[in-house]
Amino acid sequence: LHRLPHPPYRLPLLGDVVGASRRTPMQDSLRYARRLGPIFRRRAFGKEFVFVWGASLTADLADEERFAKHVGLGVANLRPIAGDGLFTAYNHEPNWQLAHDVLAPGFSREAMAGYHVMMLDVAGRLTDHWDRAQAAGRAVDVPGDMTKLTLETIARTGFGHDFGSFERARLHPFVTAMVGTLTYAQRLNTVPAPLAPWLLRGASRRNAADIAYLNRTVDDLVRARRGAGGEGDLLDRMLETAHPETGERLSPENVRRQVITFLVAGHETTSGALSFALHYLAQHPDVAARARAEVGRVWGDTEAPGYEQVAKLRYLRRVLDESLRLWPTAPAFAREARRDTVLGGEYPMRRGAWALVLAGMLHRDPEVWGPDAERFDPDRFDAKAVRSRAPHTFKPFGTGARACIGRQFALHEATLVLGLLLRRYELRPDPDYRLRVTERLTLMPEGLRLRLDRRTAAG
Ligand code: MNH
Repeated sequence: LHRLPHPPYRLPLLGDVVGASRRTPMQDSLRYARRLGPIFRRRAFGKEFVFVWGASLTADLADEERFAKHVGLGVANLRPIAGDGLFTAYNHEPNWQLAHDVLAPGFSREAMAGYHVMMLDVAGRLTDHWDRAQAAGRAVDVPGDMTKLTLETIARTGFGHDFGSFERARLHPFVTAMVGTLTYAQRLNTVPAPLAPWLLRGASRRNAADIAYLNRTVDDLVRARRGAGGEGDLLDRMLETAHPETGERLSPENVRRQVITFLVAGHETTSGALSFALHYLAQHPDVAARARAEVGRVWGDTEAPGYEQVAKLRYLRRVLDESLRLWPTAPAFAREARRDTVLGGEYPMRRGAWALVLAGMLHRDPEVWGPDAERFDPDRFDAKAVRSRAPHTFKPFGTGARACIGRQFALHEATLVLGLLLRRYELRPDPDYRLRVTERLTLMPEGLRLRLDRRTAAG
């Protein structure tokens, strides 16, 4: 550990907090990363954290034989809400494997094809909403509307539930409570643990109220279904499906954890990904024109594109990948040593020692992405370029057994929606807008508004 570089000014007790902000821990880490190199450490409140972003070290951490997911920091802070749900479960908790095996078929091709129609329907509510804004000459609130869209999508496809987000002037209280708990979980990392009960007293009371609200909402939703019988969605799997080998089922307490997990994990990051992609499409009319031409070619005038017609939007997928490269909306993930080992042949790690992989920096490493790594260019993801890059250099969905279970779901939803929006509207950015990124464990462009022009009557 002592051989790793760290920031120059260290305060007793507080550690490396000079120049650091509580609101943007990930963007701060990027600044440090540039100065300190592919592996470095930061101390906060007497604890030492190791950050990794170099391509070869990250590839080594992806070795599932020697390393596994580490539940720490922001993820561990979510345990009071999500418990041993899929995202926050410790590797050794039996409910991880059980829930993984029971729920994985909910993300198969067949399952996804079933969600497609519901996704289209929710997207229709977004375009109705945007049509009204466009007709009234109003700018649209991109992150706000993408959050409505993705929340409705996961609620409908996963749980047969309708939050009515588009019929409300403000965000659904479920979202407010959720953002509250995410922000609180992030803030917990920025104060010394023993002092948290005092420093965050007001915030922790609000957090408890937020958690109670999330639990109540979910319990109501589950109760409504238990009486009603199955619809073949995720909730149905959670309630009705036994493990194929052991015959075991999820307990009611665990179902509550999983529903919260999926409602949160299933929309916040996709919303950010869509928002960043719309920002870049608005800023790069040439890219938007190319993507739009592809949509025209692949979809023609079909009012409702089919499931198979979404994956064929190859260029639009690259736009999304490139947005996730620059702003991986889940900006970091943690890996721990499964046994004593040496990272990258150089850094000894004891069993249980862990490091945080900074995806946002890995994705901007000039040695991997070239001297123009900061530039938005979807062609970095054409098939030839992808083949020529080393593995494990693009990790927006994490890695290994604990990688994102909703990856295909998110990519399908986002590509479908971007295709529909490009076909229907020209995006006009506010000329004064400069990208600002807010952090609440996940990343989101702040204050992004766009004006719209309708393209076709049919589209
Ligand atoms: Mn998702 C795990 C990123 C969309 C449900 N997700 C992860 C991880 C990353 C991630 C990174 C691994 C975290 C870690 O190692 O600690 N997820 C994303 C991104 C998007 C996304 C960038 C959208 C873009 N995720 C979704 C969607 C769903 C979902 C959509 C559900 C429908 N994700 C999960 C679940 C896990 C996860 C559940 C935990 C999986 C596990 O540990 O078994």
